[in-house]
Amino acid sequence: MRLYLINPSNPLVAITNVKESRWNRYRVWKPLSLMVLAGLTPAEWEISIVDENLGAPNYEAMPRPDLVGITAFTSQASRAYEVAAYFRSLRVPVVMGGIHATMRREEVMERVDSVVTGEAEGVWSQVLEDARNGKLKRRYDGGLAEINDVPIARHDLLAAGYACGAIQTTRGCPLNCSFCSVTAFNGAHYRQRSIADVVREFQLIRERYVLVVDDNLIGTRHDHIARAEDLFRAMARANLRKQWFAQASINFADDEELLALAVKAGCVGVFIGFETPTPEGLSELGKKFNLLKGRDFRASVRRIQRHGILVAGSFIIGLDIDEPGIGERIAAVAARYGVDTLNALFLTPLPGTRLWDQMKSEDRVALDTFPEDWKYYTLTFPVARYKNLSLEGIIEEMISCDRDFYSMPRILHRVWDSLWRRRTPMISLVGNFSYRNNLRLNRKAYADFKSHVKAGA
Ligand code: B12
Ligand code: SF4
Repeated sequence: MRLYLINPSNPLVAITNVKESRWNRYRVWKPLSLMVLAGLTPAEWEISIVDENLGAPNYEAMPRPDLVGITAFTSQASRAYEVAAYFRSLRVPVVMGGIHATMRREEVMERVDSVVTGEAEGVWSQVLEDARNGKLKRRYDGGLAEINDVPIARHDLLAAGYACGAIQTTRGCPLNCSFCSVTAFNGAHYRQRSIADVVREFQLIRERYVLVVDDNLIGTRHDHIARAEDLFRAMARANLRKQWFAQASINFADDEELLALAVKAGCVGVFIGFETPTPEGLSELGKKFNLLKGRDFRASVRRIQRHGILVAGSFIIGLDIDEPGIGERIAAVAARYGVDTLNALFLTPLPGTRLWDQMKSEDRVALDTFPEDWKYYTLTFPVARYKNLSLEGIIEEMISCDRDFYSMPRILHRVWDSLWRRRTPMISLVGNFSYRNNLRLNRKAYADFKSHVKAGA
């Protein structure tokens, strides 16, 4: 039995435009969901993982599979349906799962043979069995998996073409920010995989650099942090020789021992969501956690960096309180906090979030010709109607934010700072130049986007 597991591309995502910007080679990440699905698949299935981000293959030249499984974030849905239509035209059954299938089940059911909602661990073997017997059901629901059922991902199946490996050590997030789908999809209960499994899986990853995909590697409570410390100790003992990046909340900065252990375990960088410069903005986004303890963000960032860890900061433009000038303000605040890279994104109503419900009820979802428009839901296009910023205006804010933060003098200052303070300057260099290079690609993308919006108006 032959199984294709496919990660559809989104041609609008600059990161995947490796040809246009060679720096992006370092930012194409492995589709871990498909590697986990492969880990759940019995040996009688011959599995191929196809990641279209590395270039779409000529499906016609490939042997006919017995089953196709497609994953998709919302931004990949339009392409996912094209791929599904092609295989269905060959009468190959197509199953789709992942975040978009879960949040837009009815839409997806119209376009594939079977939909798997939620996490797949509890239902995938049944799906395969039913497919083998020609008895696929229209819908399966995996809900939230038992964390011990998460298998070791098949790292052997995606051998070449990536700079980084990927691993997941926890699922779920209790914070439930208004714009984010994680709590709705993975639940508020923070689930941690067994430390032995995580260490064993790390040892199977070939790449020296690894992305830990957890939404928050350390968690928010004392017992979460104690477990993270135990994990780091075990990783250090195993002498993995990996350098890894992870996402974490700002409380990562509050514990010197945690930071020291993270470094011993191989941590070289963290992505932190600062989201917005003001407490009012954090309240609007439901991320009051960042405000606890009257936090001094600059001091927190410095404390993390003192351990040699890079800090990548993420901010959002387009909040109801955002006024003209917000782009420059974010660039200035991010520079003041001292982050090594800045990822500024447009506030985007993703299906399944509280923000989606709110914007839908206020008729503020501007790009709503679905499924075609899903390709713009990359957070790099302003798809909503923003309170104080016009379409032109918000794009200008984004451009000025990136232009300010990624000006050559500022880049050189940051790279010099990371060299001086021994924070892996090469990664800082690649990160900064990759963003800078994409500014040109982004301008072109915004121009095309504006034409698309005008044509539809
Ligand atoms: C790693 C990651 C990335 C990587 C992608 C790597 C990759 N190619 O997969 C990078 C950094 C490139 C990325 C980019 C983006 N991401 Co992202 N990302 C994540 C993150 C943190 C982890 C994903 C992961 O690997 N999880 C581990 C695997 C094991 O879990 P899983 O994917 O959920 O898979 C399970 C189930 O969903 C299911 N399943 C999944 N696929 C399938 C398929 C079948 C057939 C079946 C049966 C089951 C099934 O089974 C799996 C096992 O239980 C998630 C958050 C999260 N917790 O999921 C956000 C997340 C998926 N990203 C998100 C977003 C918005 C984006 C971007 C659009 C914007 C951005 N800049 O962040 C871009 C889009 C890029 C694009 N190509 O269009 C949103 C998506 C929301 C939505 N409705 O689409 C999420 C949920 C975060 C959030 N804040 O809401 N991302
Ligand atoms: S943005 Fe981060 S902290 Fe907020 S709910 Fe999503 S994963 Fe949790």
